[in-house]
Amino acid sequence: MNFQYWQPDIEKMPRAELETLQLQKLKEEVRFALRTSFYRSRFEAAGIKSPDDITSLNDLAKIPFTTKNDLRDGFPYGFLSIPKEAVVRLHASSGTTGIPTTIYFNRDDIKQWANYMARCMFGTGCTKSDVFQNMIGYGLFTGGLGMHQGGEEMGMLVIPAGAGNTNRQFKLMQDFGTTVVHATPSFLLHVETKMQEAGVKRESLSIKKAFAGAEPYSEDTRRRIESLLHVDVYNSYGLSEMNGPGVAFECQCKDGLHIWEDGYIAEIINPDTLEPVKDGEIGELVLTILCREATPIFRYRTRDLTAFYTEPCPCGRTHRRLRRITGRSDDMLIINGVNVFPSQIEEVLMGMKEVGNNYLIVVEKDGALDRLTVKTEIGPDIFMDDARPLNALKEKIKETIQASISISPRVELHEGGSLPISEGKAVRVQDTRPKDI
Ligand code: DLL
Repeated sequence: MNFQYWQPDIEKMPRAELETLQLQKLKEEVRFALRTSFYRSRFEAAGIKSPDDITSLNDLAKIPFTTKNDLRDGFPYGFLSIPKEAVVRLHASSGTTGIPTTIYFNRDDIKQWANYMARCMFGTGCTKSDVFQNMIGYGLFTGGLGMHQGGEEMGMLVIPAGAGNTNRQFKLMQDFGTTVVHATPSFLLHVETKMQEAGVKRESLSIKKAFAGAEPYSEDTRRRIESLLHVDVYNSYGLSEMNGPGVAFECQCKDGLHIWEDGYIAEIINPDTLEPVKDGEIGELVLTILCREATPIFRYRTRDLTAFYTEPCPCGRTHRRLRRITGRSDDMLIINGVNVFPSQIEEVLMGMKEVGNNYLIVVEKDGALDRLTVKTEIGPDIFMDDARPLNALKEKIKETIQASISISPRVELHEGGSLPISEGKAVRVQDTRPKDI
């Protein structure tokens, strides 16, 4: 394969040099952070009074973790480390509590972010002749502007389409000859369903690649999107607290996401003991940003579950690879005492050809017990008025899920395109059980 690199000197930097660079940038971030009262007091308690108290990367372990609640407590300006007149943009993510976490950027922070994004996209084989349709939400959400500025930075023609409105998306794709798209994996599947409905022929489109991220998805979902839309799908990972997309991205090998270690220090910990896991073991990803002045954040507990690859990547990049995120340590469902990750159910459904592109997991109380219902759309080859194949499919789904999670679900089959779809991240779980039990 002919690999291409946006910044070969950094992307293929020998590990020892990369770690020296990380240390230098870490000290710089400590200097920025000492301007905020939150980190000043945290650092003081940890015996860090100046950047010179950090003499090796091991010193990072002296700094306590930062959580989403810390960021919320600091709302709105508690983590801002530059004067307000030097800030040029903010992004925010709201979450469920209503108090947003807000991240600020100065001009240089934005430039650096765009550079990391360009690095990701170029690394998948994109070129300046590509036409990039960005089918994700703009606004406070980082997915829209983040990828947009990366596409511009590497010289693609960027169409700021935003999320939703599939008919307009098809029109844009046809009018401008779109070759690369970006969306959540659930929206990409929805696009395929709507293509069938609208009678849009795949031959009338020129798309070759899709960047998919912002929500967890399985390898089976990737394969499904690739075979239905005839595109190469690249996994894109990021979070608002660490700028947004551009933290880790797949290269042309499509096997694990390179985390840009000149911009982030990654640790993986056991979420219960908070100790580092062994290399290759799954745990919670903890990130420290090294490429932003306006809002430094150290050892952020992402709640995302992943593992480091232990072998180097054939592409020659030295930045370590993360496994596909399997879920979050806080999205685990406990159903009648059994631990279940929604990703286990997704894997079963997306691996079955007869199943359609959208599904919903419902958990509710049934007397003293919990009841799991899996609602899923059927594929275009099965018809709602043909009872025999429907019943056979129901049985097959039930048995395969039971074999995977040891719980037998109720299964409901729905017509393709009939389950609700959200414009942002997919809502896959409806848990209506009272929270205080
Ligand atoms: O979702 C940033 C982003 C935008 C990433 C577009 C990729 C593409 P937040 O809204 O703050 O930021 O949500 C971050 O989404 O902690 C993960 O739980 C989840 N997530 C993001 N990308 C992936 C992925 C953006 N590729 C949270 N796989 C993260 C699994 C993902 N989960």
